[in-house]
Amino acid sequence: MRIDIITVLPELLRSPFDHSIMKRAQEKGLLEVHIHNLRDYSKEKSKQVDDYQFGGGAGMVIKIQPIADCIDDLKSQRNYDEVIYMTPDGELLNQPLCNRMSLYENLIVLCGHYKGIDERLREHYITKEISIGDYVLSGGELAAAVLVDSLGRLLPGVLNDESSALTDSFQDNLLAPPVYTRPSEYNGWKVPDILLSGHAAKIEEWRYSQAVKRTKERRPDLLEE
Ligand code: 6GU
Repeated sequence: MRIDIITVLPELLRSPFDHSIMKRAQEKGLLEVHIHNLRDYSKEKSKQVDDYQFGGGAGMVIKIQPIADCIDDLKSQRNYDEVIYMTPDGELLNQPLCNRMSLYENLIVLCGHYKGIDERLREHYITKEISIGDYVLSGGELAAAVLVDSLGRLLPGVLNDESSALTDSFQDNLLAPPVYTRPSEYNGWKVPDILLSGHAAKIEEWRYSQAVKRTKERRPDLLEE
């Protein structure tokens, strides 16, 4: 998968993909992340990419031209499955949506800023709008990093233990069961006996029942879906 991220703050996106699983995904050639500085596409001497909004009001709006030129440039080089705009009024990101999008080859991810982008870009360029939750961030960069991470780890071959992504919280609409490691007793706090029993089938059963219990307690809404 190739992901092209368009942003006015490229520095914010330097490090999120340089560690751990995302780093390995790129080293294995399974994921390519390209960051594009929107200012490089400005035609103005000042490299300005935003302007006052028509009708008045506080807050700047990102102009059409730099974004249109950047997207046109990318589209002239390959076909994209979606041109995604990160915005708090987009579709809520969840695991089923991540699973579906992880099948794509090429994605453009546009990070919003200030008051947002000129509405005409949303009408003519953007094919999908995504939010990562019901709260407001200063810009779309952190949200884009969340999106890339959630997709990258689903690509075949990225996780070492192939089954690991399938037992995450939210796959099958269940939260993950509790996990323990050594020592088996600390301060008198014991690991559940079943996990030390060596009975693989019984352990699997226990984990499933714990996942259901935890989901009922914490996120009953997931079980209703
Ligand atoms: Cl995608 N952008 C911003 N600015 N805030 C958000 C968001 C995105 N998702 C949740 N809050």
